[in-house]
Amino acid sequence: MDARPAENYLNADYSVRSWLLTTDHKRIGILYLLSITFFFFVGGAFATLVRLELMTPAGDLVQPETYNKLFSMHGIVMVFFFLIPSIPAVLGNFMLPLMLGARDLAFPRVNLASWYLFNAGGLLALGAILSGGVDTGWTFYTPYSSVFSNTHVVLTVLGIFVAGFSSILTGLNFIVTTHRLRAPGLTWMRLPLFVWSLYATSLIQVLATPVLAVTLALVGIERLAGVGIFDPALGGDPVLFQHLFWFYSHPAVYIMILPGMGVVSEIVPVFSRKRFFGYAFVAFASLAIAVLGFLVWGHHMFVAGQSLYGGMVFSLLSFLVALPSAVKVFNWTATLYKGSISFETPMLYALGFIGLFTIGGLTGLFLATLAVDVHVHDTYFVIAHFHYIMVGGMVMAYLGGMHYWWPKMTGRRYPEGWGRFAAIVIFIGFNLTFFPQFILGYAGMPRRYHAYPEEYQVLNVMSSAGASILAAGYGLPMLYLLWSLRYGPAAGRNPWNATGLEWRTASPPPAHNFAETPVVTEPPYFYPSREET
Ligand code: HEM
Ligand SMILES: [Cu+2]
Repeated sequence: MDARPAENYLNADYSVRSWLLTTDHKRIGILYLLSITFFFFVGGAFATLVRLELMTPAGDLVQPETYNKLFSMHGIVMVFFFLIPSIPAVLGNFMLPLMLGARDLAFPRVNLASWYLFNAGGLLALGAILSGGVDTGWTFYTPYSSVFSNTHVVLTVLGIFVAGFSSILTGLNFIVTTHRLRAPGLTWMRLPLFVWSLYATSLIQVLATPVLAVTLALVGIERLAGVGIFDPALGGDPVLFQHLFWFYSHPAVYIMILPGMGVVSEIVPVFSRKRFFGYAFVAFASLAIAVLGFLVWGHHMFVAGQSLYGGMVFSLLSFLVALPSAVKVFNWTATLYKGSISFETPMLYALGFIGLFTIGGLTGLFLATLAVDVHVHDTYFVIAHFHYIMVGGMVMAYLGGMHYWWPKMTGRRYPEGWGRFAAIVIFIGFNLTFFPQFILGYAGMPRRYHAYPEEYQVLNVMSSAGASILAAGYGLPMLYLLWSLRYGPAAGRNPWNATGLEWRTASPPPAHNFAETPVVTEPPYFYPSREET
C-alpha cells in the first residue's frame, strides 16, 4: 500500500495567502467545506430554537415575531447557504476534474471568484441576521415581504442575489469542464453518474438562478422605490411573485437532490461489487428531471387562486417528474439485487438515502394531487415531505459522499466503527424528528405557528426529542473526521477498490491531479462480477 505522497495539494504551500488565492479546485472545495459547515451550524442553531419553542403548546419561549424570524432564517440559511452549494460546491468542485482525468476546472479563477461571491452573499445575509433578522419565510411571499414586513428584507435578498452569482458561475464552469476536459476515451456514455448529475444540476443553476435573482431584485426595488410590481395597492400583482419565485425554486429543489442521487449512484455499485444496472437510463433520467422540473412550479400554487385547468395541468406534469425519479430508485435497487453487499459507512448513508428519498418522493405525489393538497397545504405534512427529501435525501447523500471520498481528499481513513454508529444514530434521529410531522400535518397542524392546541403536543415532543438525537448524530462525524486528519491510518490510492479515474491518482492527490493524463478503455463501474466469471 502506497503511503501518503510527499508532495500533494495540501502541503504544496502552507501559507494562508496560498489558500486564499488558490485556483486549485481541490483547495476551493475545501474552502467551500469550511464555509458551508459554518452555515450549517448557524441554520442548525435556529432549528434548535424552533424545536424548543414547539415543545409546549403555549407560545412561551419566544414572542411570535421572534418565532417568525427563527423559522425564516433557518430556511433561508439552510436552503441558500447550505443545501444548494453543499454537494456541487464541495464534492463537485473537488471530484469533477479528478473524475474527468483533468488538471482543474475549465475556469479556475472564476471558481475562486465564485467562492468569494458565495461568502460575500453569506456575510450580507449574516449582517441581516445580526442586525435583527428577517421574518418573511424563505419564500419571501409578497405583498408581505414587499410592503408590510419591517425586518431586514432588502439586506437578506441582496445576500441571496450575490450568492446566486456563485451558483450560476459554478454551473457554467462545470458544464464547460465536462464538455472540454474529459480524458482520452472518456466518452459521454462512460461518464460517472455523479458527473451526469452535476451536469444536469448545472443546467438548472445556469437557467433558473437568474430568474430568482431578478425576482428578489424586484422585491428590493419595490421596497426601496415603491414602484408597484407586486403591491396590489399600486397596481401590482402579488401572485406574480409566486410564479417567478417557484419558477426558480421548484427547479432549485432539484439542485438540492440531483447531486445527492449522483453520489448514491457512485456508492451503490462499489459496495455491491456490481455493474450499474441501467446506466443510460439513470444518466438520461437526470436530464429528464432537470427539464421536467421547469414545468411544475404551479404545484406550489394550487390554493393561490390558480384556475382549475391550470391546476390540473400542473398536477399531471408533477406526476411525470416522479417517473425519472422512480427509474433511479428502481435501478439502484436492481444494482443491489444479488450483489455482494458490504455495509461500510458510505453504503449505510446511501441505503438511508434511497429509503428516505422514496418516502419524500411518494408524499410529493400526495401533494401533487389537487384535492389532497387543499387539505394539507401549509401544514406540517409539507414540512415533513420536503425534509424527507432535503435532509433525509440530500444531507444523507452529502455525508455518504464525504465518507466515501474522505480518504481521497485527506489521504487518511476515518474510524469505520464510529462512522457506522453515527450513520445509524442520524437515521434514527431523522425519522423520529420528521415522521411525526406527517401525522401532525395530516391531523391539521399548520406550519409557521408558534403555539398550537394541546392535542398536538405528544407528536411535537417526539419531534423535538428526535431533533436532539439528530443533532448529536451530526456532531459525531465532525469529531471523528477531525480526529482522523491527524491520527487516521494512511488511505492509499484506492481503499474501496473502486473504478473511476479519481482512484487512479495518489491520496491526497498531487496539486496537478495526475502525473500523466489517464486513458479510459472500459465502461463505467466495470466490476466483472459473478455473472461474468
Ligand atoms: C416526485 C417529486 C415531487 C413532487 C410531485 C412534489 C410535490 C410537491 C408539492 C405539490 C408541494 C406543495 C405542497 C403545498 O405547499 O401544498 C411540494 C412542496 C415542497 N417540496 Fe416537493 N415534490 C417533489 C419532490 C421534491 C423534491 C425532490 C424536493 C427537494 C429536494 C422537494 C421540496 C419541496 C419543498 C421545499 C416544498 C415546500 C416549499 C414551501 O412551501 O416552503 N420536493 N412538493
Ligand atoms: Cu415543487
